[in-house]
Amino acid sequence: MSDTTFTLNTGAKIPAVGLGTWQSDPGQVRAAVAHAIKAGYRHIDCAYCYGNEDEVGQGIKEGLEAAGLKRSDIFITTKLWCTYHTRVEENLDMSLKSLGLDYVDLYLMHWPVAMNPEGNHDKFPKKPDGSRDLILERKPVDTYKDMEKLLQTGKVKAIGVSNFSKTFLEQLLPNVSVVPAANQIENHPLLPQQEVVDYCKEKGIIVEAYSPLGSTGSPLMKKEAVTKVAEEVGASPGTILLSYHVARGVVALPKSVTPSRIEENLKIVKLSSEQLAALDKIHESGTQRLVYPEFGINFGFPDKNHGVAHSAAGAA
Ligand code: NDP
Ligand code: 1BO
Repeated sequence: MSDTTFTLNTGAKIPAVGLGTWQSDPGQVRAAVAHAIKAGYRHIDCAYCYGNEDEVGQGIKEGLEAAGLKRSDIFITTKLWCTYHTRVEENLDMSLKSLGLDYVDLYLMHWPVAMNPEGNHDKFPKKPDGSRDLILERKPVDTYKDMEKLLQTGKVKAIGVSNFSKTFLEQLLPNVSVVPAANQIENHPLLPQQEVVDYCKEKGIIVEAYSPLGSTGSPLMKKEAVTKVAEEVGASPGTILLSYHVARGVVALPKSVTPSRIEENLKIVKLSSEQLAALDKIHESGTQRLVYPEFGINFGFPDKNHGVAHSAAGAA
């Protein structure tokens, strides 16, 4: 069982493996979160936009009681949704209420994209050219400055960002007082984003890997390099992928609602430098982005199969 932790720039410890909760359906996620805590997880990754924070909160309560733990024994992250960039504290309060918590350990800006506060994109009719008026002109730095104010409230212990490319970070850092504690990005051997990982390391920002297993229907699990290393080590492909992140100093956030997988995903093994190099080679025949929301197109993100989330204002 992994009890590895990394240290945030606030001095707080963050467990290297956390349970993801995106696409964990109401009706399943309470049991999944409770099971995870009982199985040894001390880190849960949530978000307002996942629409399941009520149940996640129930699972946290149940898991803590069953395991005889206190709130302070676990690390909880949630995220500001795009339609709330002009209403930061309001969205945090909504998440805290749903989760049944009075603080989160980490509060992330989910995407560097401010969307129309009137609602989500489904409510906006398409214009003749197929686009929608979704995106506000508001810059991520202005939203982040509002997030900085939350640190005085005691409702967040640390703040950070998500889906920030190096370009976005370079625009943000000179203009803010608090260096983000974390940057949560899509990360796996098909999209290692080494440039962002290296830049974050240089600036003292912990990288968190979302979709570390390759997300739903993962194409990664069957890659020859992954199955070969799995056979060599005597571990599952999932364990190999999660161990790849931890070896790179990256937090891994596997999602599962299946009890046996929840348990398995806590197993981290040591990989040799040759094995890590073999995994690193996977992307050489082409990177692949697996999570690509529709607003990425509107915002000028590049082709979904290549590269990282770049800034509309001049990508690397
Ligand atoms: P993952 O890479 O965690 O993959 C989840 C899928 O893998 C599910 O279908 C799950 O099935 C399956 N699975 C889990 N464990 C195993 C295993 N050991 N063997 C085989 N299959 C397995 O994908 P996600 O995209 O969900 O990413 C993880 C988390 O990252 C999210 O839940 C969320 O918390 C965060 N995230 C953040 C984003 C952001 O923008 N900041 C974007 C995307 C994700 P099952 O559940 O049925 O067991
Ligand atoms: C738009 C996808 C968000 C998952 O975190």
